[in-house]
Amino acid sequence: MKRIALINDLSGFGKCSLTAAIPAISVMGIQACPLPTAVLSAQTGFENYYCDDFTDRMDYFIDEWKKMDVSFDGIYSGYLASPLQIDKVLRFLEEFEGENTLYLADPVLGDQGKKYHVFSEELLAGMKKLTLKADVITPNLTELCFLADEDYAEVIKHKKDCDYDKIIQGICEKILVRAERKQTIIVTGIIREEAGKEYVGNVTVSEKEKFYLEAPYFGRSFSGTGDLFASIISGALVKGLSIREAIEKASDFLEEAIEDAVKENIPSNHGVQFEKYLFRLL
Ligand code: PXL
Repeated sequence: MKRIALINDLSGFGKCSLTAAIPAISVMGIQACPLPTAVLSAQTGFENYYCDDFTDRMDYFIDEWKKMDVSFDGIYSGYLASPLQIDKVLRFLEEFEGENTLYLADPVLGDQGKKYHVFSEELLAGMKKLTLKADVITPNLTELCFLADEDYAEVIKHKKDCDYDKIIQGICEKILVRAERKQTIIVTGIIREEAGKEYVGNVTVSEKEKFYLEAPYFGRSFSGTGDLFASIISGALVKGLSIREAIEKASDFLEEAIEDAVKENIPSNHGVQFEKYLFRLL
């Protein structure tokens, strides 16, 4: 059985990070091995939350897993609770990355032009370092702008332009040339407007291919959708699907779950109704 290490937080509410990644990856027939970066009562978008930062416990996991002599087909890093965790992830990669291990780095830093509570310049510098080492990175548009030192507000001014995807591709190319390996960048949550209608799409850029895929936008964003997207991408790629197939699988799954959450009037912080659609990932 394939196996993916999940370096991410466990949040009681928000349907994000590990509570999104574990079910999605498991239903795809892959063993999910969580290394928690923090345990929270709820994701940080809620007004109040308790956070137990796991920085000083991450080495124990690495040491114990090393003793067990386990290996991973994939490593997926997401939310990090402090900049000190960058070195823990780097150590994890050193210890567990094999020749065929797929490393997906999701540089969790913000969304819709806003920084998450955990954001700091130090964390941004660390995420830049991690993303250089990844086979695949899945920033949303806000995070892409942070990584590339671009002004998000300026970029989204072009959302009605017919070459909007090309503008975002250009930003991707700026960071692709810095990567230490052949990398694929998948930018999520790009809202485009045409003839008064909104669409949500992904720009994908690698040395080999560049393309833009989109779906209707239901006017709202939800907690955890980026985490579900990244989880499905890592699972699909570990199973041998192409990048395009992986993106289509993730987007189709999310479209239904988001549509359902909009219909049911779910508050954005609570995340989408993905559980009902997990069977689609079988
Ligand atoms: O979905 C990204 C994410 C993951 N983990 C925690 C978060 C967020 C976004 O706010 O707060 C704890």
